Amino acid sequence: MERYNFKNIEIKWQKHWEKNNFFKATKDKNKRKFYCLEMFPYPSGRIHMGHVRNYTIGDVLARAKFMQGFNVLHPMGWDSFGMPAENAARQNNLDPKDWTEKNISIMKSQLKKLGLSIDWDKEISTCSDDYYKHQQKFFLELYDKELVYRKESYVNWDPVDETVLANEQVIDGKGWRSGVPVEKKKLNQWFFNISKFSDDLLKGLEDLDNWPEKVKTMQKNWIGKSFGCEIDFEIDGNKEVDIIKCFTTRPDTLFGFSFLAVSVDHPISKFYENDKDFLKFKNECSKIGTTEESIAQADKLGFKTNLTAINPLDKKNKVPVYFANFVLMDYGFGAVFGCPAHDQRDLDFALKYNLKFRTVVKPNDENENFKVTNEAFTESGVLFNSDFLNGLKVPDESINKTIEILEEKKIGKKKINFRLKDWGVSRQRYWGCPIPIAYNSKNQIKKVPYERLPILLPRKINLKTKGNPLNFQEDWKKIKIDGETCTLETDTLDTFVDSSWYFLRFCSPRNENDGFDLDDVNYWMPVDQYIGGVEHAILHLLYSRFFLRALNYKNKKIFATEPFDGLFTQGMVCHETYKDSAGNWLSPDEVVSEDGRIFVKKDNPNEQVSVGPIESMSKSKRNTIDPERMIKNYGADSVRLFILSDSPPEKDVQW
Ligand code: ANZ
Repeated sequence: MERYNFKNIEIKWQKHWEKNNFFKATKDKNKRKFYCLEMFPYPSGRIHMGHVRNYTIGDVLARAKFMQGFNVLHPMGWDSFGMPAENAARQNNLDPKDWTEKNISIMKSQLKKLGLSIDWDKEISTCSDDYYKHQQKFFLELYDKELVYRKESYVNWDPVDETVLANEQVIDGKGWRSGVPVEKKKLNQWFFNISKFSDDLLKGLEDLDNWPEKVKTMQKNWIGKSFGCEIDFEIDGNKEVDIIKCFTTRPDTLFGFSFLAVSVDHPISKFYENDKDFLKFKNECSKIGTTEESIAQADKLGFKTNLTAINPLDKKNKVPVYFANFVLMDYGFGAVFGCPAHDQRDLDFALKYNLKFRTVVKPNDENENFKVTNEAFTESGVLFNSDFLNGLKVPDESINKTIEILEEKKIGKKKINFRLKDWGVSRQRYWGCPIPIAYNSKNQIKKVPYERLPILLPRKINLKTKGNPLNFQEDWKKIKIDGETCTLETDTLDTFVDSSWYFLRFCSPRNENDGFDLDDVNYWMPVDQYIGGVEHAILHLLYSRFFLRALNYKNKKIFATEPFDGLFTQGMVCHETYKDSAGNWLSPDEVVSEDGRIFVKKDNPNEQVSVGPIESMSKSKRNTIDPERMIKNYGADSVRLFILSDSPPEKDVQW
């Protein structure tokens, strides 16, 4: 078959379309609107086939809608703050801004070569001051609404990147980028009060009919609503501590009460401040990080106090109180009542410390001799060994009935708890949006006045410092507010803040005074079809849903209640990974296959390559395929058609 030369055909069309405004967003009153958005890229260098797939899916939809006569908004921008720029700049003695802008211009020219139906007039870049100045205003607006606050708290500290990580950025107890074990450290941090919207974020999921079920389930689990009750446990004959409150989802197992465990940061820890052994224990606990996952995986450790807790339903039953490493201070009340027979974690602890325990749920009405030994019984069944609760069906009758009794006796109260924690947004990093806050000489918080915004990032600074380079910018840090000399906050915002409102900015990207024009936002929002990777199922999508609620809080101005009406999570484009004998990643271009074996192409052609697993294309593993050669050889139409035709868009595909 004759090889047809498609070269440049698409680029000619692109020029033609651009000239005729074919892909420009309009607000023609006679037409319906369609807002089509793909998750915007981080400008890491060049695009790869993963980007091609994501943007081609959106392109097909946008074109179809254009042709069906809709007003289509199909914009593109750059998620351009973040650590890679800072790291690359540090390694090569460059300015992160220059590095980022150069990458943007390369990637933009590549996307243009693909002939995508993008309205380039709407282009935005989050590291540009005309983007982040609005973000600084939003920060202050949220601060005024008491949705932003500062508190000292334990953070996940990445000792290599010297930065704080959100829980979601800690994977298997390790930093998502550095891959080293995360430590626990106490720091003053800025937080967004996302937990205030827990219930609403959960309820909102019910209306998202055009979202994949799996994403909704992941969000639901992340928000984690638990129904249970709080119970007051009396402490036996102690002058300093009289009551310890616990949250439980299983009050019905109270007769199986075997120990009470509190977090090492529980308020009662102040009575053990001078106890050397306790301090040693506490230090040991701090090594396991702050995520639930790492805590769950760690060995269960306890430190026995001199306190004894009384079972509120059976006053003769008195049990020891421990500090334990598996109790989280920021969930419930930082204290649990341990019931080993019906909770595996409690059982592990009880077996380790030789604690007595009683089985109180049996599988059915018979089996009086049922007894838990080394595997907790957590199924449904019937209560026994539980005095006046005997015979209640677990869990349907037992939980509500016990709560009723506890409420009657004024020992406990019904309570709903959420797992979702507030979003820590402080990052000890240079290349991010400066936080528009300063501190006076008394360390009081001062908002930077609106007219002084934006607080621009200083340029040409020394990045070769440990920790945050902004700490060393003495001149930049000084700011006069109300006649007082203040010091600017040197933490910058988590880049997830940048992407939690960019879809609003696309509606009026050139508005200088405001982050968006309300008319435009109310015309285009919500995004009708959003397309991106499932790896953003929790973080980015939840933060975006929060941000819209936060902007509307106390001052409903945006009609949309959810940012993304339809969501499509495309499958990843994957490729084998390669490493040379020294363990360095190699790109597919650097290797050659001979008789089924793979060798390094250039310097040392006999060096065999170790072939790693097939993983989604990513610059960090260098397993990317650049589309440009394909575009040159076969034309952009062919590349776009191929990437869609090879396998269903929701499935992973191996290049
Ligand atoms: C007694 C009990 C008996 C429990 C039993 C479970 C089974 P979810 O569903 O995740 O909300 N808990 C409460 N506060 C805690 C904290 N700060 N750190 C660690 N664990 C905590 O889990 C609620 C259960 O987690 C609670 O119910 C409590 O243990 C524990 F057979 O109370 B349970």
